[in-house]
Amino acid sequence: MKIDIVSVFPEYFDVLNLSLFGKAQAKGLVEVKAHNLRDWTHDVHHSVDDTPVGGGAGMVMKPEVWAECLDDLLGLAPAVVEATANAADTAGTEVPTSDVATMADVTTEDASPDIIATAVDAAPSSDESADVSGTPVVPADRPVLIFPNPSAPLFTQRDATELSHAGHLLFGCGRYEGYDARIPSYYRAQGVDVREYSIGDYVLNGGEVAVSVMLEAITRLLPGFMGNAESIVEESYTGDNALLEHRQYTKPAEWRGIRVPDILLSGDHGKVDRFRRDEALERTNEIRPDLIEQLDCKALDKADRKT
Ligand code: 6GU
Repeated sequence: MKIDIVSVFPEYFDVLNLSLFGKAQAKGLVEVKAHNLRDWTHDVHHSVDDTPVGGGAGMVMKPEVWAECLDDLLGLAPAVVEATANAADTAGTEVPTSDVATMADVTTEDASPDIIATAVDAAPSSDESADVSGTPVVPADRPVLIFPNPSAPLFTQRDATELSHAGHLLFGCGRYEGYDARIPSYYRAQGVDVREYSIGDYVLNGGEVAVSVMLEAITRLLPGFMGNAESIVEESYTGDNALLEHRQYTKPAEWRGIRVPDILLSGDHGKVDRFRRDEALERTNEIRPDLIEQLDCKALDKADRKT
């Protein structure tokens, strides 16, 4: 999996050389590169933001710089608007107004033929591919452009599973009050699979932490990333039947006067499984009733219903 991250603080991602992620890079499972957005600026101040149109506090990231960067990393030709404007600047020729596209004109019909072909091939349809649990699977040959955004839908385990099948992920970290809304719209119109996600209901200073969170959730699902694949299957928020996990204990059986539940010491696997399943249901009902509401009733057995 190829991973590009764009940020004004690319050093933030130096930690990806450590631990399991470092090993995954060494094994060639992931190839990560953090880029500095300012490398695509042309002015002396390397500015990436400007004041919000319509007024308000803070600064908004400019679309031009992002577009130069994203065109490069996605291997897309620069838009007609810019190419024409630049040609006119340098050659001093008149720009025929009919050649100047505005955002409203940008549709997939304006995209270059190879981009359209990719977009059409990969367009989601009613029989869009899915894995065994019904999670949609993204085609490995189509890049996915991801923007962390506190005002976007929540990133879930389902998204992590889906994105773990991608061949190329490109993350764009916003700072300040966010990025110009035309950036995701433009790339969507070019046929790129663009996602915007929040990681929770709280405010962070920028997208870097959110990207780290999403990246870890996605890459740990890659075959060979974790030592023990079974530990992934049993975790909370996994599969159709997303319950919080039962509690875990290790030895000794009694510690500071507190005993491990006797059933876990019984050696009866059927009873242990039932005990853990009941605990998972009870804890989920208490701590995250929203997950119980989402449960597929068909996934519940008779004993579950009693719990
Ligand atoms: Cl994705 N970005 C920022 N800046 N804050 C957040 C977030 C993302 N998700 C939750 N809070």
